Formats: sequence, structure tokens, C-alpha cells
Amino acid sequence: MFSDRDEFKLAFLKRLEMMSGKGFQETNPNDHFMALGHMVREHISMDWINSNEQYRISKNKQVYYLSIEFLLGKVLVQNLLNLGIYDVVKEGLSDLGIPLEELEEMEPDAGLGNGGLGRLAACFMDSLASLQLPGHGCGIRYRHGLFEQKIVDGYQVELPEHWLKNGHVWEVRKNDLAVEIPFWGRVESHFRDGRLTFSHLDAEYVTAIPYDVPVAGYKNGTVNTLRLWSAEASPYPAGRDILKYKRETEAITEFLYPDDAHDEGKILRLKQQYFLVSASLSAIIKQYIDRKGVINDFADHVCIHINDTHPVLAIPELMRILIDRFSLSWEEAWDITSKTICYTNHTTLSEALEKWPVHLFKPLLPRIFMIVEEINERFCKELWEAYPGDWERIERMAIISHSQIKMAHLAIAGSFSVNGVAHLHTEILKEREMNDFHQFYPFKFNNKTNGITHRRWLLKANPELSSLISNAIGDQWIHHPDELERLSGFLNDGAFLQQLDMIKQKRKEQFAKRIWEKQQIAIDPTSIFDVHIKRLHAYKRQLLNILHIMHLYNRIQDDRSFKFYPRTFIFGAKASPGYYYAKKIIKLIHTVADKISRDPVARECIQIIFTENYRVSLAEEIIPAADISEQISTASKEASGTGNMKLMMNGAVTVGTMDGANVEIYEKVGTNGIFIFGLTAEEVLRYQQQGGYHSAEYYHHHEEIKRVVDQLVDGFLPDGAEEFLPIFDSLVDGNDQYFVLRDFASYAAIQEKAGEVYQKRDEWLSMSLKNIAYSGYFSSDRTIGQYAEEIWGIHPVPNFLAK
Ligand code: GPQ
Repeated sequence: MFSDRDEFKLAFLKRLEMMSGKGFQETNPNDHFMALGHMVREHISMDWINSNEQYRISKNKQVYYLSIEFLLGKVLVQNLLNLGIYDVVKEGLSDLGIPLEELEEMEPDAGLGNGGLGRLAACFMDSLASLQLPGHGCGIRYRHGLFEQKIVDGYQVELPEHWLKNGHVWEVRKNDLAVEIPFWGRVESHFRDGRLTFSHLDAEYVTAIPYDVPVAGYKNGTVNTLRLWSAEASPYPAGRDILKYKRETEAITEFLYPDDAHDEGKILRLKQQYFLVSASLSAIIKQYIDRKGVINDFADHVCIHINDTHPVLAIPELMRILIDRFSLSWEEAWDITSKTICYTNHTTLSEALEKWPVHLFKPLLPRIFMIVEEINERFCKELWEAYPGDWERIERMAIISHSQIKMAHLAIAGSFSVNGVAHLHTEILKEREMNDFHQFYPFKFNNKTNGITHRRWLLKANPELSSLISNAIGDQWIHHPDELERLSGFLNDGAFLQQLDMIKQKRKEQFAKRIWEKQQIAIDPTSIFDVHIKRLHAYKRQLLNILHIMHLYNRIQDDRSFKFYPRTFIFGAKASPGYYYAKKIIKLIHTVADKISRDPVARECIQIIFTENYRVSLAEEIIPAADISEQISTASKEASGTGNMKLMMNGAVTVGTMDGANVEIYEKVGTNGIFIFGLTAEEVLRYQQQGGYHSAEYYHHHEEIKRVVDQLVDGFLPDGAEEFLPIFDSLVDGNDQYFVLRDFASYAAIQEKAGEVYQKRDEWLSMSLKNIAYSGYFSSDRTIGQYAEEIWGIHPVPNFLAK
């Protein structure tokens, strides 16, 4: 422990020598990182123990957030800030000639997630602890997180990621809390003491080992737990080829599935899901029994939140435990289960809605299958009573139909709350995608608009802007992000806007320097930084952006004196390895970038940068440097988006459709704070009901559109006619499912307008500041406050023993 800079230095040097076995002069940045990491974790441990003790003795309800993904990124600096030791450590290290940034570089990103859904879970962990709420995460400790992306000749190549290669300084392995998870085997029923009982025989067991990661709240002494489970071979595998068994067992937590908003349908994925759920529930029940001793009022003291349907087996698993272990009746068990579980839906895309074929599910999880069947039967009976004779409706709503288990249906039937992640998304769920369920259970549906932690995405990622804000309005915004609204008093303050401009400029220069170092490309830091960073997906329409860039290029070709304010288009995106179309778009971005960089006139106005291996830590560098935030999904398709919020909070202005949380950003900043274009969700959905629009008509009737689309295949691009044929086909013959051509003209017009406003400096800066000022609403503290009050019914439990 240390309380000042000198104590820190002494402790650090001692720890460094002990851990590295080297004299100070021989140590390297990784040694420094490891030593500091361990010191910080130790620093957390007293508060961690005390927080746990506080939770153990308190009568308060606890929430467990089950998620197949937690996209944490790096945590060192966030921990230093939250613990209030950032300055002491930074200055102490600096005295020793060690820049803190150099250590931060050493920390691997914990990439245990694909994108929005996993990052949301990480933001929620930070907010729970910072609000002193008794909420813990349960996830999987994948040995390899999301793949590392390399770009070779414009193509994405995936390499395995090795975040654990030097060990994980933040985790604590808890051997004594290991649990056994059964797979396969068969179920026998017996009539015992007047009731039917079930035993799962001949199962293969897998050991689940918990690794606990502390989650420190912001300067409040609260430390919650993120428990990540790892699969290991059981000590006593009966009659098995031991090596094969070991390999198969460890495979369960070997890799994160790299699919974002897409259902893979692989049996290993189902194993991961049951593994997470079964291990987590064992631990939750154990903690509860230690605390309370009786099972009957479980639902009053525990809430289990399932992040999308991936952990939905928590429903039948809890039923199994209550019936098979605690001997409750079906009705008693159902009453507890359906009052304990709550569910968030993150998409309406049909390809992302999970379905499991019975023939895969039943042999792997025989007892769980029996329970799902029983839930389905009882549910269908209820439906029959409510809608006698309406077979069509009952078939649509059934949990098992056509030999498939529909996980979203199970989630809605077995939980007390179903929420969407932005107003528009929740309305679409209620009125369309889940309308049958909304009619049947109107009281279950509610909205919780997503949020992001302002402590990472502003305080940590943008210290310069944070200081400017604190100097202007004090630092209360850190505790109460709504206070950022007080910045609206500076919207017309020229001197303040000037400072804002300087900070943005500085971050743009820093980013330009980084791009030079990593990619040997010189970008112009005075150009507009137009940023499109998110997973690559057809519905997110990176294609619209790149086609528009081709159109700008054409305008320059037609008129060599055509001038517009220079722009650097910055992309960052990983495509799922099996997503052929998405990979074609990555190649297209590179091909166009290359073409433009060879044209001496065009390259003065347009530069395209594709940042390799986009991830949380890179986002922290790009976002503070962004001028324009591209949020251009086809309306109705992006459930919420959270990158939109991070960019807004850093003063980027959104160019976007009326989709997801963009709608709420628009409501906050008004017409003058955002550039809106394109079809509305209602228009898109209406078209879709009619079977789409006629994209070929658009293509033939709009000369400029036809020109860029033809350029995909007419030899204009150096990669030949074949390479981009699938994209061409999707737009013209495939009827342009995502309305790229339909929104093209409107997008081009709004982009032109954004470029014009950018040049009216005060107007632009005021717009930028307005975005920062109204971003407080999008803090995950607001979101988590609403979950706590309106769904979970939990209250803060301050750590009175905090040091
Ligand atoms: N989202 Cl279903 C994911 O990141 N992965 C998924 O598998 C699914 C959804 C996203 C969604 O696309 C975004 O609009 C949301 O902002 C985000 O979840 C968090 O809710």
C-alpha cells in the first residue's frame, strides 16, 4: 500500500525486483506493467473483501448479469482513475523515467466480445460499481478473444489472439469454487415419496473454474466482481480416452465465436451457453443459500439478467435446480424462476435470433430438454386458453416448433421483464417483431435506452477535454453526467469554443502521428476526420459511405477545379471470418483508397484510412479525434448503437439516419445539432412489407448512382470485374435489401451540408459543444439507474468498511 508518490516509488521498485528477478536497469516495460498491475490489484483487494462482506451480511437484493461477452479492453488506467491513485502513480513513474503510456501499451486488450453487446456489458459493470449497486457479471474466460485482424493486399486475414500469453494480472483463480457441469448422458425417472424424480445418468462432466476480476467503482470503495469461467477436464473422467476428453473439454472456453448479431448454430456454442449458465447458477445459488438458507424467497433476493438470449438456458436450469435439488413443485419453481429472470433483446434481425434444432439440443442436454418441452407444453396450453382455435398464432408463438427451439420465445415466456435498447427498437419489438408476445404479456415489455460509461469514454479517453469541462463547470459531472448540460452556457462563448477547437486539433495530430507510425501514411490533421467505426455488417452500410467517396472522386474527375474541404475518411471494422460479403466491402474500401491515393488532385481532398485491428483501445484514440460520426445504418436495423454516444460525448457531430439511439440523440440536440438523412424506419418497414423497393429503377434513373455502381465491375477499379460483382449484384439484382441506393442522394446532400457547416467555424464548434453538453443522458449510469429501479428493484449498498 502507498499513500504518496515516494511511498509508491519505493513499493514499486521493490515489487519490480521481486517479480522480475532483475535490477531496475535491466527491466523492460512489460516487467513494469506486470509489477504495477499486481500492485494495483493488491490495492483493490481490501475494498474487494469488504464489499463482498458488506453484500454477504446485507439483506439487499443482488443482481447477476449473465453475458456470453464482456468486452473490457484495457483496464489499468481506468482502475487507477477509479481508485483515485492516477496522479500519484503517473508522477511516481515519471520520476523513475517511466511514462505511464508506455506501460499502458503493454496491457493486452481483453477482447472477450465482438462489439456493442459485449462492450455494453463492460460499461454496465463500471456503472454498477460506481453507483454502489450490488451487481456482478458472469461470463466466460475465453483463452482467445476476438481474432486479430491483419490486412494483406486489401483483404482481411484473421490471426488468433493471445491476450493471456503473459498471464492476466487482474484475475484471481478460485479453485475451491469450481463446479462440475454435466453434458450428454440420459435421464431416468423414478417415483419416490409420492412424486416423480429425475436423475441424470452417464453424463460427461466438465469442470468450471472461476476466475474473479475486481470491478472498482469510481472513488467510492465499492468493488464488485466479474466472474469468468474456464473449462477444464474433470479429475475423474469415467472410461474415456483421456487426451481426447481433455481436448474436447478445454475447447469449450477456447475461442469466442466471432459472429456479431448472427447465429452460428454450432454445438460447441450451445455447450458454451450451458456451461456459462450452469456454472453461474451453481455459484449464485450457493451464495444465496450461504446468505439466507431457504429457497422460497429466492426471487425477492436475487435477480438474474440475461444479456440477449445466449444465456437463456438460465430459465430451464433454474427450474431444474429448484425441482430436482430443492424438491419444489413445477408451479413453485416456475413462480420463482419467472420472477427472477429478466431479458434484454438487442436486435430484430432475423438471422441473429437463436434457434436450436432439437436433434442437437436433446442429446447434449437431456434433462434441460425435458424441462424446455414441459415449459413449451404449458405455455401453448395457456395460449390455447387465451386464443382458442387460433392455431396459427399458437404455432407462431410456440417455444418449440418444426423441431426447433426458439430461444427468444423461451426468454419472453420465462422472464418477468423484456426490454429493448432504444425507444425506436422497443417500439418495433412491441408493434412488429414481438407483437404477438406484446399482446399476450403487455406488462413485461419496457425500454432501457443504452448508455456508455463517461468515465472511460470521456474522463479516461479524453483527459484534455475533461479538464476543459471541469475548468468551466466544475467536476461534478463525473458523478452526475447530466451536469454536462451546463456547458450549454458556453455555446456562444468564442474563447471557450477556441479552446475546444485546440483540444480536438491536438487529438487529431496525435492520431495522425500514430497512423504515420503504424501505417506509414501521412494524413492531414487539418482535414475533417470523418469516422466510421463499428463491426462490418451490410445493415451498417459501410458500403454507402465508400460509394459516396467514389462519387466525390467522380466529381473531381469531371471538374478538376471542383473543390471541397479536405476530408480524411477513417474506417475501422472487423468482418466475421465467414461473412463473405462483409469481407468484400473491406477489400473495396482498400481498393478505392489505393486508387484515390494515386490521383494527385483527388488525394488533396480525399484520404481514406482503414485502421487495422479495430478494438476498444484503438477506439479510445480515434473517438477523441473525430469530427464527424457516421451512424448510417438502414433505419429500423440498428437496435441502438453505442459508438454514436461515445463520439457525441467527444464532440463529434453525427451524420446519421433516424435509427436506434440516433433518434434520441436528435431529440437531445435538435435539428441544428445533427445531420439527419434517409428513409425513416416506418418507410423502410413499409417497403419491406411490400417486398422491397425497385432498386434497378433507382440505378437506371440516376446517372450518378449508375456510374458508381457500374464502376464496381467495369474495370474502373484495378481488381478486375470479378472482385466486386457480388456487391454489384446485391445492389442491382438483389434488390438492395439495405436501401443503399435509395438513400444515396439524401446522404450525398447531407454530407455536402456537413462539409459547408464545418467551415463556419463558430457554428461548427457550437454544434460540437452542444453534442457534448447533451451527452450526459447517454451515460450508462442513467441506464443502470433505470434498470436498478424499474426492473431489478435493487438499491445502493455503500461499502462502509472502505479504506
Ligand atoms: N448487438 Cl444481437 C451486438 O453487438 N451483437 C449482437 O449479437 C446483437 C446485437 C448490438 C446491436 O447491434 C447494437 O445496436 C446495440 O447498441 C448493442 O448490441 C448493445 O445493445
